[in-house]
Amino acid sequence: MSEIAKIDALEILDSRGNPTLAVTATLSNGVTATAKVPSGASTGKREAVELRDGDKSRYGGKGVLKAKGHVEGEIQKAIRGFDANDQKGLDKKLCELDGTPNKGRLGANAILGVSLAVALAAAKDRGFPLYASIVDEPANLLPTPGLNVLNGGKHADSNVDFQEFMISPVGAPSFSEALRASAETFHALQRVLHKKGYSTGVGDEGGFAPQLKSNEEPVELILEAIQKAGYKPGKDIAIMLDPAASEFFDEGKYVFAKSDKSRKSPVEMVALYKSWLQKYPEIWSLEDGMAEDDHLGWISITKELGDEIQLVGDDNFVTNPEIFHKGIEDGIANAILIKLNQIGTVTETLDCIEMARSNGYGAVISHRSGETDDTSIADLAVAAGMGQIKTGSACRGERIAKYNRLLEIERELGSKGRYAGVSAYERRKKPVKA
Ligand code: 2PG
Ligand code: MG
Repeated sequence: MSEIAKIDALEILDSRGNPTLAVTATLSNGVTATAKVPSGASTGKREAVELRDGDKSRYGGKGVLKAKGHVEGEIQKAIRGFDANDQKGLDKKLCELDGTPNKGRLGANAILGVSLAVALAAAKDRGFPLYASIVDEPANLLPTPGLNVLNGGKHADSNVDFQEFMISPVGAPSFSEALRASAETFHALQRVLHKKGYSTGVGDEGGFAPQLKSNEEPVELILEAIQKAGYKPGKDIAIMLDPAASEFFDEGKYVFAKSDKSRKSPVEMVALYKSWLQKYPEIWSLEDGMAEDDHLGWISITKELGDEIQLVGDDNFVTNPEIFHKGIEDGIANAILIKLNQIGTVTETLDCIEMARSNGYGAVISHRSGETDDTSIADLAVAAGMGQIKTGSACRGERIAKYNRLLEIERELGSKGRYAGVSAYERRKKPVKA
């Protein structure tokens, strides 16, 4: 049995230049591993609390020295000597030690850093990669990626209200071919934008972030790019959207403040999506199409479109097993976005994935818009076996690190590995009727 001997933390920077934590776990036999914690911008209200110092003289109040102090002080004291292979027991202990429902006392950033660092150290100690170590069943399914090639909303300083326009290489024969098709399409999109005189600077997740004429134009541009790259829209490469609608929901209306300044009721919003889906059958997945506070909107979109396309709940479910369970009972969405730092421990994250699986929901493993070079979510996506990941565009090191890790896993799995490809897509995609 390897015990936790030491836990320490370093205040590092994330991909937006904001402080975050790197937590290192050292086991009694000297094995060490480091986890780096991501950070979101379009956060759900009920996410576990990311503890920031609030000292305006450092990083505008965003420092994480208090969280570092909790890791090295109270948390280390409580878990020193704990069995590093008992992840469930460790995570339970961390939750109890914090004592709040939202991990607000010690900080979800502190707790996740410890939970994940120990998971990584235990895997290393056992001689397994993380994807094989955190689940009992052998993991061999390589996820279909959703690459966010056009960034808007809170992730870009542009006039597009919708946050993410993703390409999903569903028709590729393998993960590496899927990534190639995606990178080629990303580069084709660059040429399409350049030719039209649009900017090709990128946003937080590595997607282009031009000023455009409407929220719909990105879809047209991406379809053109897919074709220019030599692929068939909808067959080789499909489209996934994350409007992140909570960000533009104001007093019961969806307000397109960045583009045409229109205000739409929830009914009009559902009608808008429906019209897009009829016009663009290549769109097969819609995440946070409705705002987290628009419960009735969620019920109605699920009724209208839930049989036809994948409807992913992110801000409304916040990777929280309790909240997700309630959402399933209410019949909301048919898939969940999975983000480790929304809930703060490895065990609760795996619980959510299991809940999705046993209730016939899809699960998309996800990065945050503020990331580091940590690649654990690539392993988590394979371990989950749910066949989907989104971790940004085909550019920016912190995004590419995860895709490159998946290439390594693909090589490691060899003939045992299988690319999810069209499977999740086929499960949901039906033509949307008028
Ligand atoms: C999302 C995420 C990741 P953020 O909304 O799905 O793309 O963004 O990390 O800013 O919440
Ligand atoms: Mg989202």
